[in-house]
Order: sequence, then structure tokens, then C-alpha cells
Amino acid sequence: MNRSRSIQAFAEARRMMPGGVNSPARAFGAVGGDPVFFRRAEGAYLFDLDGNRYIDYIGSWGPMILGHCDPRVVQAVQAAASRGTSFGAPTEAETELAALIVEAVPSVEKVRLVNSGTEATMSAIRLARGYTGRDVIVKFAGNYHGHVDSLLVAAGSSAATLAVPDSPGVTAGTSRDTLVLKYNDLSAVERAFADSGSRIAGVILEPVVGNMGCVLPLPGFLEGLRELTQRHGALLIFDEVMTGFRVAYGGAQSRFNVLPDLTTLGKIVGGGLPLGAYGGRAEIMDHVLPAGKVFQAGTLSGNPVATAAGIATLRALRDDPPYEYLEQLGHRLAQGLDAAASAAGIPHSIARVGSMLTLFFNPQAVTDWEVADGCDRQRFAAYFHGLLARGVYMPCSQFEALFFSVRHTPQDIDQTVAAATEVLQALTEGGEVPEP
Ligand code: KE4
Repeated sequence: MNRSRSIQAFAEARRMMPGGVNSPARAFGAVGGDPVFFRRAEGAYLFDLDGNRYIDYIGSWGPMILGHCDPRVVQAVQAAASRGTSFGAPTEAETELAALIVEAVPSVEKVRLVNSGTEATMSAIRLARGYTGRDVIVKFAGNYHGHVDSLLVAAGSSAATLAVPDSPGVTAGTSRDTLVLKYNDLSAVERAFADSGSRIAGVILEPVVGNMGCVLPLPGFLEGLRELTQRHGALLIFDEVMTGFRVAYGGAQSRFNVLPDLTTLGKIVGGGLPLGAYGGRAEIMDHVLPAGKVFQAGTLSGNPVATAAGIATLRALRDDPPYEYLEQLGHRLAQGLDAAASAAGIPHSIARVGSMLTLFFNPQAVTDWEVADGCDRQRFAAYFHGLLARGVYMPCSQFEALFFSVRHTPQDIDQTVAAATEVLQALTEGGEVPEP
């Protein structure tokens, strides 16, 4: 497959931007080679600078659940932009999007719109500390919550991929108030509360992890965290930036029926434009300035064009819920990949919730970062490139979940499984995957 224009573009990009990208997750750091540059996208497909078509399983790392260029979203964005791209003053669209979020997410009574998932989680932990008057935040290894200084400790996603769990520039003072525990290990959380419960402001987690690859909460884990935080007066924070509107219209909290005190959102809620949000019970959210004293602000927060994309996306998901269809596609893909890996005799495991899925090159079911870290990264890289050469664009890291959209078809899934079967077979036969 000729990708010469992407190679040229990457060389040019590297001269202008660190690593040639604006986010390390895109840099192919974990799989090697040059990232593909895209010119356009449509539905389930991406088209690169050389005109190659790919079935897209990244979906912009989650936002594109309706597929690329959904006409309802494009039309809403064009109309909003023609009325003005930013006022720095209140608009009714913000109230409308807030109302959609409040209606959809069971634990949210009030919400603040921001510009990214990172801003949402950064603000949520500041609010938890401001509301409780306590300092310590508990997080879990392999959970990624954006590039918030105090949470960039044993992070997942590209931090784990690039083996930089702690980043230079994050001071000891900043991470001193962060306690990192093992995901799915409730007894470790019980011990932490027994030791320092009166200092813990909040517990933040991905209720279904995407940033170790897809890792599910073990039965009782979410319920146990809810009970422990309640008992010790700490806030339970579900980082639903990835799972919000993905695993269910009401997010993981509605799928697992565990209600947190605060919820962070991003990705789908902005319909592919820069938008995040954090919300929770009104009596907590009313501590946020100007209603309360916890400072948080943003020039483009609630931006008219981004809110238009978010409103169009949530209305589409609310009025014609695609989750049953996504469940069927997810089952088909998981079955197909499992059969392909088994036929090739490749040790593996698969985890899936709805349209979030990961094929782990690890026979042990992945329940936490220690297990995830034992995956065969090299074999994953060869699998990734084998599929890429066959027009299938998987997440470029073992430690990311794949996503698909309502525009993917059973035929796309079958084409993906056929390519994976060929690649995995070649991997066991000689380790080299021939160009198609
Ligand atoms: P953003 O600041 O990237 O919008 O959101 C940060 C974030 C917060 N919480 C969760 C659970 C997330 O998954 C993310 C961002 N996810 C990564 C991919 N796993 C974004 C990709 C990237 O960094 O380029």
C-alpha cells in the first residue's frame, strides 16, 4: 500500500511540531513506522493523503459514534458557525446541551461545560478537594484521565504506551497528594481508607477502562467504591470521558447502576468538536464559581459551534438509540477476532463492553495494569501493521480500546475479521506478515 504522501507530510510536520503530532497517541510510538495522514473521512471510513481507504476503529479515540460527517452534525455546525463562532457570553445552546446531559446521565443534576476531557477531570478533582476540604485523590494504575499534572502518575493511554507513566515536569509536591492503587482491588481501597480516609477528597476511575485497553470492573468493584466513599465522606468520580454515551446513553453509571457524586465527560458529548463537561449533584456543583468559590473558567467553554455538534449528536443518540445495533456488531467482531486468534494458536483474550473492545495479546484476562503490562507488545505491533496494510485502521497501541460507529456494517466487520485471520495466521507461521 503506497503511503508516500503521509511519509512526506510526517517529515514536514516533524520540522514544525514536537514529534510531528499534536497528541502523542497519534504518533505510532508503540507500533513503529510513520503515522498515516488523512485528508477526509465519511461514515465508517478514513481516506489518507494517497487516497487509500481504511475501516476506522479509532473514531477520533471515541467521539465519532455516529460515524464521520453525520449530516445532522455537519448541518448544525455549519448553521452555528454562520451565526458567529464565539461570543464569550451566554447562549441558549449551552443550556440546551446542559439539559440534554442532565436528562441523560442519572447522577448529574447540574453541569459545567469545558473544552476537553482533561479540563473536565482537572476541574472535577479541584471541586472534590474544594467541596470536602481534603487533599488526597485516589486513582488507579492504568487509568488515564488526561494530562492533569496530579493524575499523570501511573497513567494509561499514550503515557503507558510510551512507558512514561510519570512525566518530567510533574513535581513530587503535585503527585504527593495522589494515591495510586490497583484497579479492581477493592481491599487495597479499603486499606487506603482505613489508613487515611479522613484525608481522601475523592476516588477517580474509569468505570470501564479504555486506557489499558478495554478492562471491565469486576463484579462488586464499583458498588464497593460507592459504599466506601459514602462511608468516609469522599467523592466518587466516574471519568466517563470515554464511556459516556458510548456504553449506554446514560454511560457506564446507567449500565452498571452505580451513581457517582461527580461525572466527567468528553469525546461523544462534543460530537467531535472540542468540548468536555463535569457534573453531579446540584449541592456539589453549586460550589463552582460564580455560584460558589471553587475557581474554574474558560474563554471557549460552551462554544456555540462545539455545543451545536454536541446537541446534534446527543439528540440523534436519544431519539434513535443505536446501542442494540452496536451490541450486535460488537458481538460479531469479538467472535470473529477470537476465532481468528484461536485458529492461529495465538494466546489472547478479548474484553468488550458494547462498542468498546480490545484483543489483548495475553491469554490472561486483563483486570489491572500489572496483567495488561504483560501483553505481547511486539506481536500487537505486527498485527496492527498487517491490518493497516489491508485497509483496517486499529488503535495504534495495545493499551487503547477500539471503537466503531453506527455507520459500520456487518460487511465491514466481516472484512476486518478476514484481514485479521490472514494476519494472525501469518504471525504464527513465520512472524512476518506479507504485504497483501
Ligand atoms: P482529552 O483531554 O484528550 O479530551 O481527554 C482526556 C481523557 C480523559 N479521560 C479519559 C477516560 C480519556 O480516555 C481521555 C483521553 N483519551 C485518549 C485516548 N485514550 C485521547 C487520545 C489522545 O490523547 O490523543
